[in-house]
Amino acid sequence: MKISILIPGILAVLTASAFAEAPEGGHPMIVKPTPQQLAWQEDELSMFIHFGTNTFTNREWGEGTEDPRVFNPSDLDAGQWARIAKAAGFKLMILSTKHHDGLCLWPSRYTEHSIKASPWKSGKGDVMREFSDACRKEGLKVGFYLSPWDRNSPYYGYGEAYNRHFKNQLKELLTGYGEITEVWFDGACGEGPNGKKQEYDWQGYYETVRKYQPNALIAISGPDIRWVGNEDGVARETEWSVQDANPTLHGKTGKVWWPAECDVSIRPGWFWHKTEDDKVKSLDQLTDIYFKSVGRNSVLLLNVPPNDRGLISEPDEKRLMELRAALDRIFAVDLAKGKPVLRDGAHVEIDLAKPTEFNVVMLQEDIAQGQRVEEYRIEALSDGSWIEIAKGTTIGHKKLDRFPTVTASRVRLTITRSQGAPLIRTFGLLRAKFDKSSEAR
Ligand code: FUL
Repeated sequence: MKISILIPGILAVLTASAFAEAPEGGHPMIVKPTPQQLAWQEDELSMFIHFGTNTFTNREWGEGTEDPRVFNPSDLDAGQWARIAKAAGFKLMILSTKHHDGLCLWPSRYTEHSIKASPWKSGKGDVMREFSDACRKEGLKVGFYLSPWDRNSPYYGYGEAYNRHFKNQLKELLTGYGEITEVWFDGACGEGPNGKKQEYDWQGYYETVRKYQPNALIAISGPDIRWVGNEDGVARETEWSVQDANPTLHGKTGKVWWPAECDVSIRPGWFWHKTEDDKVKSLDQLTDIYFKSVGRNSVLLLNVPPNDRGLISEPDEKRLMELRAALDRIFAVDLAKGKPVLRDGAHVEIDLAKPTEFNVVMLQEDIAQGQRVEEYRIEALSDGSWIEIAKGTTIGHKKLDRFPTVTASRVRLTITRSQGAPLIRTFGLLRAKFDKSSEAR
């Protein structure tokens, strides 16, 4: 639950000076998300599915020389993946259709190194088809990971020959499986059989995506969604969706809307390994990751790798359900909901009427109008005096601040620095029961 209060025009005095100092044309509030970027950020939770050769060979990176016959899941059920993702509150799923070892999980016309050569469904199967159908059945959006680095392809290292091949494969995925919401490219690059490093035609890859799926977002080695910079699921305290353009990726300089995505695996590895069945991250770790990703203006892309039967394993499913239940509990009651809001110059104040306990503040900007807040402070009126309980920098789509439980009857937010008039969409107060270690981080 959240309260939605729009407070346009607060801090008029600060606004004027902040605006005057901003560089011409490079102002964060002028740079806005596309409707697709906005919808993506509002979805908050995406699930990564790493599945392929490595699931059966107990590796993280294959060599490209694996026999496709190793791919033989006994009970593959993409419906199970999608049902679990849906029940856990995820909105989008991204399947690794080809990892660095090159084995395609769809029957590509452009290589024999695919599930066509596997015993699974006598070579007649199509994991991408089952995956995309299952997502749609559950109302989930569909994305795919396609590794440019291909350790199997004979074209790799031969410049344009490989780029053509890669674009052909991309086209198959973009045209054969309905609407695609996110295309995930990582930048890993190696040498081909000729000992030469492959030069990727990024602009050509992007043109292919734009041509066949103009609404798809291109992530990581792409212009629409930015890698947060680590694989721990943790964004920075100051996380701007407005960034300097990367000329290679954006084909221009200046400022662009390029929001962060935090990718992390629920297990130590990206792929399933039997020995990691007892190393699934704890509820406390996952809750902490949620607060440090979604709660820091980012999307959380949580990897949940199916096992060699082709199913999400029990410990992972159990943990995801625990996470859902914990988040539902944390966000069930917004103590500020319906309470009178007072505005006084630089402050927005909530009158709780009586001493109330809380330990989380949830803030949201109306990012459709750009990202504006640069610095804020939250204070509570406790025993007759105002005490600072949290302070921060960026807010963006969502900022969650945790602190030791406070008892107060009034709470106020002060935006101390902002680029243009701040547009605060949500000012919520929560009383969350955390495991000891994730409180007040
Ligand atoms: C990286 C890959 O090398 C890992 O295996 C994994 O797929 C991760 C999400 O991206 O670049």
